[in-house]
Amino acid sequence: MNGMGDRWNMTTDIRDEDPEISQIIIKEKERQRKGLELIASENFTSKAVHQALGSCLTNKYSEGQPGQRYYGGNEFIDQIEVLCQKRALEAYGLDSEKWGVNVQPLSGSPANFAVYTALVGPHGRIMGLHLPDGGHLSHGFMTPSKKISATSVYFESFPYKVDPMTGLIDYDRLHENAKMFLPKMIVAGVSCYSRNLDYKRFREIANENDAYLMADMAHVSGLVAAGLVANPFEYCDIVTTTTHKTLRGPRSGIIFYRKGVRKVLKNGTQVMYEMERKINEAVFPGLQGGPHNHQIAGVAVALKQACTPEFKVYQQQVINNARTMCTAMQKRGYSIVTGGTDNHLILVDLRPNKIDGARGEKILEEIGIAINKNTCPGDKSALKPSGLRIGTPALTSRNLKEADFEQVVDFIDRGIKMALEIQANCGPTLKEFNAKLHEDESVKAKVAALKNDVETFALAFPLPGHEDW
Ligand code: DSN
Repeated sequence: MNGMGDRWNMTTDIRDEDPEISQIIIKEKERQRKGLELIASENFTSKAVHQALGSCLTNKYSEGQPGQRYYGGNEFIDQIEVLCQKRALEAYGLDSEKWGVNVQPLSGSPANFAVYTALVGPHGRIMGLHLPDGGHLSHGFMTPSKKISATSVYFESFPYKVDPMTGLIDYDRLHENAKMFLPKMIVAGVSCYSRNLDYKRFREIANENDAYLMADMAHVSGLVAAGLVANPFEYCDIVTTTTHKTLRGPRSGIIFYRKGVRKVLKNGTQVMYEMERKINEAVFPGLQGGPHNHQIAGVAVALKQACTPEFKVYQQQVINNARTMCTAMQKRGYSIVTGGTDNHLILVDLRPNKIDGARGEKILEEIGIAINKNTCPGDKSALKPSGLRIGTPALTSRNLKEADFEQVVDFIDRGIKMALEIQANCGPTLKEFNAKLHEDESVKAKVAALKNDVETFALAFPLPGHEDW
């Protein structure tokens, strides 16, 4: 050990330097290894991405753009960011004459906020899918008593919704409402929606109102790169994404924006997009400081992986597994919102089962299955959601195939049946449900037995990533 290491503990292994934190990390790794990860927005990133994240790049400040930084010493950081930009365009088959990209957003919500800041402006109007109908907070959300999302605080948001009967986006109503609201931007993006978006229809509605069309493809960006779902780049002016969901990179964000001619007026005048400077300046210095260079390197690695044939095979398996889960759940009598899936997730409506999403999520968590409760179309309260959102990207990265997902559905079904049994034998509140779950010895024994089955099954599938962490 060198002198500096002795004095400031700069070279000590984390296990010796900070046993408290390292033990918790080890426990989390064990939870991931022994559990079944079905959160639709999560994934297991690769060892190479982990290595970029744990690299010296985290030490460097680099405000500005490649070649125009506010700090010296960015020769290699510039190379990394430029390579990441190039790979981002390549991964989606984009011509650099027609599309530009900013890879500095720290994640998806900051990316979206930067776009609004650049193009919509204070109190400008935005329409996004209603959060309880499958939208995302960053597309705007408010209740009668509160503007919940900063998108609704600093901009004027008005939602579009799904048809409560079909669970499908009600484009006709969006069309009608947009004519009255006159949005400056329409956001085509979802957090819980299992069907392809009709970007062409969104485009027509945006054009009628001279609005920008932005896609937030965060959930499906890996599937888009693989060419397996509808492609937002065909119709949108701006496309944002996170990089850690189906794309399987580190946590980060990207903004793609069109360049060149936006439209030609009747008198022949060309109106240019002119978004590049506005978006770059909104990200920095508008909203962020130094980019997270270790993340940008990790994104570059993930984008390289996204251009391989193996990645396409993985994404096809993600979809096949989601379809298998959907059919297996339906065979067991569960109701699936929209009746199926085109992508990596399904939304199970538990209302016919006479149990809610909170109890479903809780029992599944107890047996080692991570899933999230979610509102279903027509839910009266966002606080008591009726559904469960289930996604396949993470377990597909552990190499689970269709037959394995049939087994996963069996575990989920056994968990839900157990929850129904508990619910029938306790008081009506969630508190009473949880008390029964944690205090009744016979319930505890049944939960432990099912958890053991889940863990034994899960341990057969190695976790990708770094050996230690
Ligand atoms: N929290 C993510 C999701 O679960 O969809 C979106 O940011």
